[in-house]
Amino acid sequence: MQRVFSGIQPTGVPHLGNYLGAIRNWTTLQKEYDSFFCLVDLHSITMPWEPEKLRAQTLITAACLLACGLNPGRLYIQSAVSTHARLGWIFNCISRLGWLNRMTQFKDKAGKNRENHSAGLYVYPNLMAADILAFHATLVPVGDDQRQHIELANDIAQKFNHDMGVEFFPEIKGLIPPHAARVMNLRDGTKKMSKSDPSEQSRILLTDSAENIALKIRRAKTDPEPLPSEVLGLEERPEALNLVTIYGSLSDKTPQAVLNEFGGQGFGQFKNALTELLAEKIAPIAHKTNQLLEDEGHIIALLRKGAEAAAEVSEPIVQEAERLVGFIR
Ligand code: AQP
Repeated sequence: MQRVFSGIQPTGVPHLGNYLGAIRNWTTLQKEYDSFFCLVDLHSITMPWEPEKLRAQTLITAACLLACGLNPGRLYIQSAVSTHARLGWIFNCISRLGWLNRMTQFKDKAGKNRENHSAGLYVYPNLMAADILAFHATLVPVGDDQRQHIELANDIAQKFNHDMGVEFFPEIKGLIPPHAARVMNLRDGTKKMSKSDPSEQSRILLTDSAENIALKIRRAKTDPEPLPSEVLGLEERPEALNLVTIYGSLSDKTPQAVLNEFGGQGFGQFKNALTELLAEKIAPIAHKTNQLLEDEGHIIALLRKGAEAAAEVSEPIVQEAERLVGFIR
């Protein structure tokens, strides 16, 4: 049976982009495949962080994922399972600097001041490859921003196999949704919706109440034109395209089907319909998340159970990789 693996950084409260690009697919895939999902806290310290905030965000992220319906026995914290860091180090020694230099996410996150960023941010994709390959996972449901990292993970797996003269690590396939793989910022349709954007108005949180959702959608940037009846040409109106895509993704419709319904109408009506739909889909998740957060001990116990299951599967795989590189086990 193929195995599914994916992760989310506890760098803030998960948002609609994380949900439509990744989490929603996880809840479907776990019904069909042996699946593990991870709160990748090792990744989240690659950018500046505050320990108290990290702790709180890890618990909120876990609560959101459980509220979305993820299997509690298969959700765990990355730093609690040592196989990630051990294989990550081996991959630091397999991966090439030239490969890492091409990673656009590093360039985006480091910006102009690259010399001043952590070495961890630079080798982040090597650890991500280890996260997946420590489970011999072959299916990785992620948003569009992770496409390049999946390709790199395959390069690392191939080089490991070649250098050790084995066929040990399998090929990985990224499962990227056909629509809403890149949900955009509500205040600027040219930037992706992100946990770390300074403006909370730029994203719908999975903990937002129906009132908050309504406010954010009302304030979402649009343009003065009514919605067109054809999707062609909507690319030049990124904010409009984003809202149409979100509506379509939440109602399982293509952007064109949404325009068949709303084309010719102004944003006022469309925003009302979108608010209603978001409140119907997101507000129950927020409610459940808050309920779960009332008992942090229970969340931690569930995460420990998940970590035990993750260690059981990944430990023999990583021990074999360690033997293959010549470590005595
Ligand atoms: N805007 C997005 N649209 C669709 N999918 C998205 N994902 C993230 N943003 C969007 C997908 O969500 C999963 C978890 O992402 P992550 O938290 O590990 O890292 P990220 O991609 O760096 O997410 P953020 O929100 O932008 O966090 P920060 O601000 O901390 O960097 C991944 O599958 C990702 O593709």
